[in-house]
Amino acid sequence: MAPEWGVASVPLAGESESGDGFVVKAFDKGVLVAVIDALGHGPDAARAARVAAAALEQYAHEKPEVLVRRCDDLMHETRGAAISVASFDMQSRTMTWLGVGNVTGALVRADLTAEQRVKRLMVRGGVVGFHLPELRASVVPVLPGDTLVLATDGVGIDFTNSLPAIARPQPLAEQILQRYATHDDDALVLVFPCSGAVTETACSEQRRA
Ligand SMILES: [Mn+2]
Repeated sequence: MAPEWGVASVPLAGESESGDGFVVKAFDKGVLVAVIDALGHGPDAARAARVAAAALEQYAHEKPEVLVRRCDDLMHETRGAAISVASFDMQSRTMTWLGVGNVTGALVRADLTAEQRVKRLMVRGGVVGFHLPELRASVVPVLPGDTLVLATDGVGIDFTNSLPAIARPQPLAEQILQRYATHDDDALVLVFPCSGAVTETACSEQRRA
């Protein structure tokens, strides 16, 4: 399964590599989506982001709490990072969310009558690799058509005010980056349509059950 998703990123001007990174990795029963913002910028930040991304890919099937703790264990010798993780479970049609530090997550509902069309997901203060807050993930029901948007703090937070309900992932990621990049930090936007993880097939199977 290769769900369609989009990512756009730009390093801080003058840097050749970015300290922002991401992971989209399908596993047996779902998909792991994560965005990493290593402290600072430049090669050391990029190295820290790679350490986290490698761990997240290798253990993608594990629970977000376990994943973040694994990253923390491996990142003591690095600069550390803010990391937000969303683990989609196809069968239960849920997303388990855990954010440490300031990588923003916004869940955009396809249902225009939803009470909260754009839901900002909670993150806890801390730095993976140095200081972990209490790791308590939240479980959020998702429907096909919903979209998860993740962005590092090199993207202005007001991007969440103008998210369309329907858009193609790659153009939307590029558009958000272009409009909201602050240009004083590395910046990365990831757009992940939840349909990629909770397919119509999985839903109809669940309804039959
Ligand atoms: Mn940053």
